[in-house]
Amino acid sequence: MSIRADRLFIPSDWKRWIAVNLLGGSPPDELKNILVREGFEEELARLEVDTAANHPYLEAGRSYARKTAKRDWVLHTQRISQREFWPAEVEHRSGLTGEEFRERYCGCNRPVIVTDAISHWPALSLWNEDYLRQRGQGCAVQIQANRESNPDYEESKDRHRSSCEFGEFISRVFQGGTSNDVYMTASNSSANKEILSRLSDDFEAPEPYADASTGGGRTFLWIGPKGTFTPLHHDLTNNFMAQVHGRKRVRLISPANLPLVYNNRHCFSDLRIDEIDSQKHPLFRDVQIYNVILEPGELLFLPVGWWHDVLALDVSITITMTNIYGTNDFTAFYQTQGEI
Ligand SMILES: O=C(O)CCC(=O)C(=O)O
Repeated sequence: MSIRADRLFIPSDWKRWIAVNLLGGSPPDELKNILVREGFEEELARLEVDTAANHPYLEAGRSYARKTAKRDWVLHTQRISQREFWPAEVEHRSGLTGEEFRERYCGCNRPVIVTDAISHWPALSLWNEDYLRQRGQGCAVQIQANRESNPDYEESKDRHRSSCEFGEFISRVFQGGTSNDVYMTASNSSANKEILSRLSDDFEAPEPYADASTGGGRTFLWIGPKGTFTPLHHDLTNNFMAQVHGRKRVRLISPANLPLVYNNRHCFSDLRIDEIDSQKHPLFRDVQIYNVILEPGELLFLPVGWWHDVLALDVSITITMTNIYGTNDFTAFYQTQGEI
């Protein structure tokens, strides 16, 4: 029997595989057997796995793995307390003072829906198809387009940027039926200052939680048809979602679930909550999900680090804001941002 040339030594990708699995706690014998099944000589497999298992480099890695496991334990204790003592649903509150908001929600990294903070906004009654077309006449805007052609539309958002006239876009949103193909999102905001400014008399910062004087550049428009879907991710700021038109379903998962949500890329997860394969993603079964239907006139506080996916149940317009009082730049000390 001839042995493949690439099986005469252990290549770097297999060495990495050995290290990752040893650090993850796999028994060395199991790894040797897999290597043999993959065509490596038994003696070579044994030598490589034993050398790796006893190597000081790997011992240093094990010490990091133990520290990570300890942090996972801390998060586990938080999951237990949250399940035991937090309300089973995201609370709806009215008459919430700024002080109580900060003490009970923002300061505790806990979501809340405020039902009377934006209900007076003129936008709630004014923003229909005719009004928006008229206010935005001739205004060039940027949107995300052709999203349905690419399952990775969110992470490859730069490839989906497209320009059009605001009125044309609004007609497509209101007349085009259910679709995830077009969506004006926060990532288009730097190109959409003009339209935001034309509409800015119709809404304001929700005092006493957000600082109107710092709203510029921290206020974002999300406009899309029924059916737009923002996949599971977390934000790097505390965030308000102000629902102006239509309803949205928002599913929320506390950051204490970080070890269970398969966060393999930046602030994204590969998971689609409706299509979980329990063989591939067994950890997800212990995740607690809060389901919210956000109605027009409601303001959702979405704390930093909370995982969420968002589906538009109707033609939907949302304004998100990050000008919330208190520290809201958490990236300044996020040294590994974007590296996983
Ligand atoms: O409304 C949406 O589709 C997504 C909003 C969102 O995920 C966010 O603001 O972080």
